[in-house]
Amino acid sequence: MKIVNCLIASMVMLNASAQKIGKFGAELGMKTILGKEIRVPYMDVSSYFGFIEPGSKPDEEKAGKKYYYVYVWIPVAAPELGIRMISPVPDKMQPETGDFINPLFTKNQTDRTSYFDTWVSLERAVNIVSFADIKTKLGKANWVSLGYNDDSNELPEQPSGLKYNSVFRATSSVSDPLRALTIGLYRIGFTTFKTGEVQGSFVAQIGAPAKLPGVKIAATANELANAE
Ligand SMILES: [Ca+2]
Repeated sequence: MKIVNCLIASMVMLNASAQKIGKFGAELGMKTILGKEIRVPYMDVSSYFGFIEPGSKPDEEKAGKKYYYVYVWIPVAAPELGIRMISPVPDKMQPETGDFINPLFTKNQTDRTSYFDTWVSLERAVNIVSFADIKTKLGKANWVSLGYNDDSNELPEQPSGLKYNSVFRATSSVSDPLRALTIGLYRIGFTTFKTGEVQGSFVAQIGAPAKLPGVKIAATANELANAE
């Protein structure tokens, strides 16, 4: 009997972590009704599936934390951009046509248990204003932070049972050119809240309230510059 109870308990736990991540809702037009946030889903959502292998070299190391970046080309000005990151990729979530898939995700696709406590940031290279600029100005890219998030209640919990996944939304500013969400090169920075290893699968999404035809996402800016 005990074994059966154990089995049921672990199946319930598996089920909880296997849930889908739900619609990605916008900040613009958000209403609070009876304390509940009602958000209109983003019209455009691009997904990037990745995997960080243990011991892999980070893109940057600051204060004992390993930082990785995903580069995004946004081809039209957006009133708002949202990013979110979930680790590990839920069992029932599979990449679909049009999604961006890092080869390391494919290589490690049987590992849906390794995960990390996500932390995300969104930056824009203010001096890169055309796609051709990526190649020529990348070395002198002037990255400006639009903000970051560590933990969000609106995403499913991690296998630990804690809601440590991340969501961040930036709305375009008309008065501050540095915070305008113009056409350009963006990057999603991510790390783990704790210092030390970042490892496991993740899905990162970038959403906008309007269609953004021609969004491109890649692991490096060079790869992005050469993307079709
Ligand atoms: Ca977190």
